[in-house]
Amino acid sequence: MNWKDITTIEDMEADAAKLQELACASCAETWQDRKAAQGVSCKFGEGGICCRICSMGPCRITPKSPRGICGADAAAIAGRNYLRMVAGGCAAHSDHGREICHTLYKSSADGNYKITDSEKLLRLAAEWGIETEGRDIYDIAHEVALTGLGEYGKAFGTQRFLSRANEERQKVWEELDIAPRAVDREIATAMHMTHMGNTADAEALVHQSMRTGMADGWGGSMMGTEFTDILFGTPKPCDTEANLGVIEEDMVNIIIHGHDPAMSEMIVLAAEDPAVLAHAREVGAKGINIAGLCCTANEVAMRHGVRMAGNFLQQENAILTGAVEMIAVDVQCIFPSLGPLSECFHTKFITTSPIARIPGSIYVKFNTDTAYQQALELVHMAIDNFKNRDASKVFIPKRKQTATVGYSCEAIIERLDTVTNSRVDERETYQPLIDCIRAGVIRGAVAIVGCNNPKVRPDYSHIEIMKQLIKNDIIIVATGCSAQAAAKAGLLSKEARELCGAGLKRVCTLCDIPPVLHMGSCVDISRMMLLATGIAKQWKIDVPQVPVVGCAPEWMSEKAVSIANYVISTGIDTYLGIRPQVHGSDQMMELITEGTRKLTGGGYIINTDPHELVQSMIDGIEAKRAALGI
Ligand code: SF4
Ligand code: MSK
Repeated sequence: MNWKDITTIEDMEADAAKLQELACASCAETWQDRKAAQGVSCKFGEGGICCRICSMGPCRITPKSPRGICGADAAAIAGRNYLRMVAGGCAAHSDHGREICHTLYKSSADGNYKITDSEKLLRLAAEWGIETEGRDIYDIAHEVALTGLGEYGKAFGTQRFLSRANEERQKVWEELDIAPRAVDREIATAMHMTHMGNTADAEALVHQSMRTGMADGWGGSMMGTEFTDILFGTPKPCDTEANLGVIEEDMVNIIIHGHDPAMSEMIVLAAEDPAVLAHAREVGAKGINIAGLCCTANEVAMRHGVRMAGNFLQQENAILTGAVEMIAVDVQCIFPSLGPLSECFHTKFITTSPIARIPGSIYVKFNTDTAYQQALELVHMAIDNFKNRDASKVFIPKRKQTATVGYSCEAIIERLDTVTNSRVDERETYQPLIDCIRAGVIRGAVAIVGCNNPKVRPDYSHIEIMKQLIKNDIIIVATGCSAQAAAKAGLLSKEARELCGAGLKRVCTLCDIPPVLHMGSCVDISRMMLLATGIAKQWKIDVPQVPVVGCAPEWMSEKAVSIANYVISTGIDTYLGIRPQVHGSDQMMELITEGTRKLTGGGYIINTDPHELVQSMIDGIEAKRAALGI
């Protein structure tokens, strides 16, 4: 690929517009229609100053009525709403992590789920003080899984993974009392504190927001990532393709969407079954094409090279191509609109989790004991549906980009080790990266994460910000839908080095990496915490001093608010392109921007203009460099 071939936002919009046009012809309604129908957002909801926590309300804060009926002011109401968002996000991520613990607990040598990365399992067992000598690998796995499950409800103590942090961080967390206890307890505490008649002090609400977020990032999400790697393999760089052009006209197309890889992994395996392939050929298809959406796309792309159909706001577009025989989903970020939308086409919409039941879907509850058999049945169902495709409704945009994905911390270190002048005692460390940052060849790093949001032009901020950063020699690690925005644009391809400043281009060429490193799905932001921590430890400085910041330019979900809380608690400034819904309270705005920074070293910088946001990120990184004297 020549860098000039980068897919622009205008290219993507042209494809989306064509699909919209055809959507009208099919009487299908999309998020663009519903966004228009919604009109202007409620300003009380936007500012976080509408309270419906008890049935005396709803109460809304105005200059004339500065307190709700119970006396709660704007800061109390916005603070409680904010903490409830964090609790929702932590619950979602952590329950995903818990499901993976259960899957690991059910793993067996002859079952549906097996151990793929036994070395990682043994390392984790050693870290948790679990005996490994002379034991069967599955015995160890079951004890590790049980121990992990204990982290959700343990009676005493804090999260085990906190000990992975550098000592200064651990001290900060202890002193501030934001070291998270049992994951479920932090969620329950958040819900209890925000019940009518409890906390009205905004500072205390922000404090619990940080602790609840920490239970996600250094608890549930980190377990989700670790156990997923043990079960399905720690990601290594592999090549794939991204955008709607991966949908194939002459194949049976199955889209997998959601987050928990327990279902999607089985579908990927089932689609390779020779009997299934023979069935596909019998119905006149050239084969079976599995493509991912949202975080499921990230999970299966980095472990199997499965191609990525797109990110969050592209989920309806995948169905609008008219060429999708089945969309199978598990949990999170799934539009309920997929029900009615799939009815406009021949697409079978399959839900598989009791956590995400959606009208208009066929519900097939996945079970660890029968998962592979269920996946086979679903793939056969999709094949049988191929004949029902209406050729007159098919329009598949041609655009797709090549991408290299799967830069886990282990893979990044392995790449760094290939740098020829890395000394033997610096192998398996981040030292070569630190040397590059110190020398100024790379100015710093930005972790770009999160969703799309119809409040802004989809993907635009992700892509504009990334292009500007790499031009300024700032390397990027990306997860979630942000990583897919990069993939669709071509920024995950090694050729995108042409867009970099001279220093970053040299490093990427030496290490043979793209300038935007794909680190996985939303739960894998825990990998980013370990990356920042690893750099800080090796450098012998604290995390807030490292020239690394986080950015969520187009975030939308409660999970993103939970993530933002553990990122700032880890001491990393977080740049947001969408305003959190607390700006109806000046006190809350002060607390989440400057207040937390005084405590942990990390806070929010909020700017809805992506060009101004990226400039403030560059300035922030340069200020950290100056403070280090580099
Ligand atoms: Fe109104 Fe207070 Fe009830 Fe909220 S908790 S709805 S502010 S009375
Ligand atoms: S899928 S949380 S839209 S990144 Fe993880 Fe994408 Fe955001 Fe969902």
